[in-house]
Amino acid sequence: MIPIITAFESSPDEGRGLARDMRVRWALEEVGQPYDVRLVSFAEMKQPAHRRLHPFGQIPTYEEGDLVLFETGAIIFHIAERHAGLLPDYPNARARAITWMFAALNTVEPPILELEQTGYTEGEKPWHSERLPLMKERIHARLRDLSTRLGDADWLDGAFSAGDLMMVLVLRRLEDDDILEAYPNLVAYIARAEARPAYQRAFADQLAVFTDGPARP
Ligand code: GTB
Repeated sequence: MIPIITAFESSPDEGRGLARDMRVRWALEEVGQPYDVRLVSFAEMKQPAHRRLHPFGQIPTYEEGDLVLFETGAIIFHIAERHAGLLPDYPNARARAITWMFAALNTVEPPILELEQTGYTEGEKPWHSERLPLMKERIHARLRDLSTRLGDADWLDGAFSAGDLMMVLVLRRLEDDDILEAYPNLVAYIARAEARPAYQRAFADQLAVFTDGPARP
């Protein structure tokens, strides 16, 4: 059965792969599962038809027959559970890879989102510049520890896993900032992930939505 995911019809990032459908596209490419994409406008996302799939009126969603999922953490876990390639077989290694998925979403992403979202909503407020160093330090605290743990390893725990997929796409949200520059091993970690053929296929396919060019090089 070919799953269907939803993605932005028109993304504010114009195909830089920052919207979260990139997580699902990449996971499906890693496991070799073909998929279809239904593009939705911002207005459509808030309509009842889309809210039946996603109660919060967001993308991405994932439909596989009768199964409808939202939340990228749940979607990636579902894909990784049903296909080889994103989670190790050995139970303890598998549990550790799942732990890294949660660490990406619950520990590393929140301070990054806070910086991003307050930029949109409070950027013009007089207190914003005073809060910036505090928000950036919260991110640095996470990146310092992540960088220390990664050390000179290629991936967070042995072979590439869904934990790395999630972590890399969380870190990519910092690419407009200079924060990552202080962590060369994290910069190399992101580059290593971006060089994976599955990442490149996923990136090219989401970019093609905005460029109308060939979907793949
Ligand atoms: N926790 C959910 C998940 O992980 O699936 C979060 C889903 C989510 O935030 N979806 C966003 C959305 O639908 C798109 S990805 N937003 C519309 C809304 O809430 O009304 C977030 C995103 C959007 C755009 C960029 N960009 O242009 O750079 C980056 C990330």
